[in-house]
Amino acid sequence: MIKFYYNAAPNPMKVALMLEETGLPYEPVPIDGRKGDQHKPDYLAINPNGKVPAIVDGDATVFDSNAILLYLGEKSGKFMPANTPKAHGELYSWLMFVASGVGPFSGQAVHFRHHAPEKNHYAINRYMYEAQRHYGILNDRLGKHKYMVGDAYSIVDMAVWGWARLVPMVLGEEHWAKWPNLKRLVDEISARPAAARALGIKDKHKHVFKTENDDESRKAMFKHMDVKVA
Ligand SMILES: N[C@@H](CCC(=O)N[C@@H](CS)C(=O)NCC(=O)O)C(=O)O
Repeated sequence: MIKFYYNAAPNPMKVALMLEETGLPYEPVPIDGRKGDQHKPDYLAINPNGKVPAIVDGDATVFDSNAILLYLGEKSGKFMPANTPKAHGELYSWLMFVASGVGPFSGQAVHFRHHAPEKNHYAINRYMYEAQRHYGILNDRLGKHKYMVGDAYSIVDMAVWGWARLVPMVLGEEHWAKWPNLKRLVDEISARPAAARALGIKDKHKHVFKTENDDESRKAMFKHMDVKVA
């Protein structure tokens, strides 16, 4: 049985979607970032980066959401593009593009728009610009192809869905009008029963997850606020 360490944030939800799509048996284990579960030694032994998601599958431990998508794709043989150099070139490129571009820039846009203690217009402009640039690239790709890689739904589309379904929160609702192809993919995936099940996992742990963004939450999630390194 795969242990899936998660909360309801975008990166864990990509993996929840893949677990639900494949039907692999798994046990969700809540890691409450607002309570600081991600920094506890038992969890750091699984993911030294202290973030979710991570999975433990027998003697295999995998962290970082897109690495987990690849692992589960290889394990199940499902939702993987064709086994050709061309398809693999596209698979690796787009998966890393989401991992190193879409995710981090969206995360920083959210941080500076919604969480930073003071409004830093330079930071907001930079991350809003870069996040929008990345979503625009996805939208162009999806204007030429129904799915991100090949002609079938794959782990790359799941990686995109994890963040893109939150465009209204990351950037603001009005931005959807610019990216109809991306919205088409997000809507198609969100309508899948596996997506509803993935988003529903957290309901089993309603009593576990804290919802308030109070001082304890901020200290757990934004450790830099208490440390001066620059
Ligand atoms: N590159 C990592 C990023 C993981 C990540 O940033 N996870 C966030 C939730 S989406 C998290 O654990 N935040 C808690 C924290 O930073 O303390 C991945 O793709 O899994």
